[in-house]
Amino acid sequence: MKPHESVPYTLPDMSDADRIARARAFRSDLSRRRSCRYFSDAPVPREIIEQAILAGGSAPSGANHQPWHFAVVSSPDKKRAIRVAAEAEEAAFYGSDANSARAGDEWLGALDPLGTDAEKPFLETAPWLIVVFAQRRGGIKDDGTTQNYYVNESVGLACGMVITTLHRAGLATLTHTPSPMGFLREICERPAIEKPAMIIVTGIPSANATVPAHALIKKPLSQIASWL
Ligand code: IYR
Repeated sequence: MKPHESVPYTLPDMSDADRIARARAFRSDLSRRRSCRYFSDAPVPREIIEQAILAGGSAPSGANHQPWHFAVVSSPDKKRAIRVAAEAEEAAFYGSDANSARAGDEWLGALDPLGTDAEKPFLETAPWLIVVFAQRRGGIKDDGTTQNYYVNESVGLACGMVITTLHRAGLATLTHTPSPMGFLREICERPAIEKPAMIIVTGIPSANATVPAHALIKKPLSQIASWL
């Protein structure tokens, strides 16, 4: 390593048995996470959202530039505006018939087991929408000009940590990506330098919430890992 300012780094000491137990317990809790599309309108404390965003903000990022902004929407008017704009895009995506859909047959076929369509009532029902923006420029000082690096990767990692924290706090989430998402910049009053990445919808599942059975199929370790 080249000379640079540094501080000590330590983690709590523990046995391998403790490490394994903690990995198992965390994994087991995370295995109950689902993408939820049915939300109750029950309010959820803002403090949970703040903690989740701070967790996301601690994610690794290119050159530690932290190229993200979280626009947190709870206003009914703003939620409605997002729903109306998102549903207009989704209507074009799904089309009124297979010939008019912006999505191709293969994409629509891949979505069949999820049962999704252009209706997005959860954008109004859920108490919080976290609209995540990726900053192409800004650097650690948020100066709006310094180049950022690995922006998509960094923002994806941050979103994963937000979702994980919300799940640990007992909240359901949906990572929602209406396409295209340009309308979010205007509604959330964000600058042109930022690109909408996704909406993290969060709240409590409605009493009759379901998830597609398809969502329970997870690839086994042997399929997703190789050991060299
Ligand atoms: N944005 C659309 C379509 C959609 C696309 C994918 I890939 C999904 O995993 C789920 C939905 C929608 O939200 O319906």
